[in-house]
Amino acid sequence: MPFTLPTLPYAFGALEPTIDAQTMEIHSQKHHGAYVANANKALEGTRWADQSPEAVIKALGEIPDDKRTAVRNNAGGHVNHSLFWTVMAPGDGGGGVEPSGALSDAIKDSFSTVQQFKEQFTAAAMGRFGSGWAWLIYHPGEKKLIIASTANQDNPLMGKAVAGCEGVPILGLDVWEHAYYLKYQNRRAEYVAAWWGVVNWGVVGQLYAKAR
Ligand code: MN3
Repeated sequence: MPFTLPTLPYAFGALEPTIDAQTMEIHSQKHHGAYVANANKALEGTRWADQSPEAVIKALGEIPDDKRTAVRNNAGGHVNHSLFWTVMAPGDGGGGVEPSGALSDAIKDSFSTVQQFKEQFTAAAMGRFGSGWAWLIYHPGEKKLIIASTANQDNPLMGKAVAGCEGVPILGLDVWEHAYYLKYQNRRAEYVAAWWGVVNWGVVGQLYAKAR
């Protein structure tokens, strides 16, 4: 089964004013759509064509050399955006305006306070030069949460290919300009600051429970 573009769990304008409807439509349909189409093209006819996108990017080192970069960028882009849409929600998304329960405890274990976690995550998002992502990652070896940033469409599931950022992503923030330029232009800091208001902590908590 080729990869398919997921249906957004909300309307294009649902995250207004934080994320404008036009950005959401172009980003989810055209940008993510292109990653899906190009990943399918790269994997067509290979034994990877029937695997899940997560399985494909975990096995990046086994992908044939002539396809590896296309798969890294496009299957990576597919996994990244599929996560991104689900970790956001209108209002408090039913998950509260702050992390709660076991997720809150884990954040405090790793970063002392939720505020310090947000500051470190924001610094990772702001420190990514050019295009990439900021992540909250569960590190299975150390059994703790870490913050990292990756370039392009790299994902923590890529393992050795993203040394220092390996693990299970439970929250991701797209800091490519295509994610914010129409509304925020060059003002990435404003985008990141506003974005905290649409994080779906209920889903992040579920992803943390699944990752452990
Ligand atoms: Mn994007």
